[in-house]
Amino acid sequence: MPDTRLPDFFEFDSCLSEDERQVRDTVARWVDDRVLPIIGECFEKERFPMELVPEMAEMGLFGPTFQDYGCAGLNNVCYGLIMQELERGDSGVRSFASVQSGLCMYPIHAYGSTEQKQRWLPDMAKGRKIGCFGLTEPDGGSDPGAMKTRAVKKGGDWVINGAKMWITNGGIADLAIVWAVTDDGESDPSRDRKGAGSDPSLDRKGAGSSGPEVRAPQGGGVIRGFIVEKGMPGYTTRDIPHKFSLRASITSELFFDNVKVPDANRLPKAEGLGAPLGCLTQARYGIAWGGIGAAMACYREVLEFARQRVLFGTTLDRKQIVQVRLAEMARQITASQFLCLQLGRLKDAGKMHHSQVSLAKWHCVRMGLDIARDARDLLGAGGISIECCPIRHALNLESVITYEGTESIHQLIVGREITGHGAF
Ligand code: TGC
Ligand code: FAD
Repeated sequence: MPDTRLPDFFEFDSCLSEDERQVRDTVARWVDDRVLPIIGECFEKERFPMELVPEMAEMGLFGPTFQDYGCAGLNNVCYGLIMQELERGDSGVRSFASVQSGLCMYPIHAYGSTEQKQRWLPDMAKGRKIGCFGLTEPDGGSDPGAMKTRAVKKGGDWVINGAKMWITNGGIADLAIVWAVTDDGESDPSRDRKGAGSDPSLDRKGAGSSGPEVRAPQGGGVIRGFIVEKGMPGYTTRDIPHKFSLRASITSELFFDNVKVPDANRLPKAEGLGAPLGCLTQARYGIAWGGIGAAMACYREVLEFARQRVLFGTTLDRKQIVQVRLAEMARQITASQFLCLQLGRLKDAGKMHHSQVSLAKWHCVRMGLDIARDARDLLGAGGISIECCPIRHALNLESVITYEGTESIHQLIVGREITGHGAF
């Protein structure tokens, strides 16, 4: 039985239902048995462990909160605990599940037609079809409303041109959820930037901004989502090599050269920037929990090391400074557990706001990264070896703190919520 309780300073487990504990422990056991033995080598060799996908599907880890289409119908606390345990293994494994569930199955479920749901969701739940999510572009990811990828209506089809960059699972995906500016005659820039200037009390253009700003998608138009399928003529991908982070995850570029996509592949209920941002809320929620998992892995490893390592005549865990560092880790992890638990309860009650998710993503990933770096240092020279998990987690979390909204973007989202002034 894996020791999933460490650190459980405030009887966190007593706040979980029996089902929630069971789901977590099942995934924890699987991570211990199947992920931890191979993940160091995967990281070293820049290999995503595809062989684990059917097992993840078997456990119901894809789209776990959906009640239909062969999904597990779990609550959002279970979903968060799953993400925590996957990231305790590796951020790359958690990323795979985040993208499949939060960024690909979610938009089909929330914005798709009945036919699209029936066609894709059962296979995605079973891991037979893999998705990727193309929002970020080479010219900048923080301001997706300024995207350049365009979809032009031609008869019953859309013709997509453009490129997406830094896309998780891009090279292995059977389908890509692609966001593009359309010119289907409904050009109303304020629609995509709704809120920008519509409420004078909210300075969404940036507090005190006076300089020129490109706020609307280039050339106006409405942002829409499309299901682009592997093999469609003009759609190609290229994996990005030589990453020092998330090496056990595939990250790719996507290229669209006059890709003809039938209107039946347009997500009918996805209109405006709020649609992709709504997907990000789902994935960011899971990432917040994931930060706890990475931190737990580092804390456990370094605690064990401090108990064993004898220096200056005694074990490291008897040194005041080491105790302060361990206590600081326990404090941060404990606070984060309760933050995420409450966020999950709010999400299950339908009361969660996306700015709360931003605060949690910012807090938990920063917490995980700080703990991973500190644990790496506490391990001394051995801490730079792939044999020890903190260096791998620290390197991974350098991506996690950037993707799904950088730390600065989440600070500004929370800042806007507090003050009413957008300072992006
Ligand atoms: P803004 O005016 O704030 O919003 C436009 C409309 O969207 C609504 N909205 C949201 N809805 C749901 N969830 C959210 N998180 C939302 N944020 C905003 C908003 O209410 C508004 O709705 P309406 O009805 O009034 O029109 O738009 P803005 O242009 O000012 O942008 C705000 C900003 C900067 C926060 C946003 O652009 C942003 O979040 N930027 C960061 C981009 C980002 O996170 N990209 C991630 C790409 S995917 C990825 O990284 C995957 S990694 C996967 C992995 O491997 O795990
Ligand atoms: P930029 O937006 O160019 O930002 C550069 C710097 O400027 C950052 O430090 C940022 O915080 C800062 N900054 C930006 N705006 C402001 C402001 N207003 N005020 C102050 N500072 C600001 N994207 C996808 O669409 N799908 C994926 O699957 C995906 N997977 C990814 C996987 C990995 C491994 C990585 C690293 C990234 C992935 N991304 C993905 C892209 C990710 O979402 C972007 O990297 C992220 O949104 C930031 O965009 P950028 O890298 O272009 O940085």
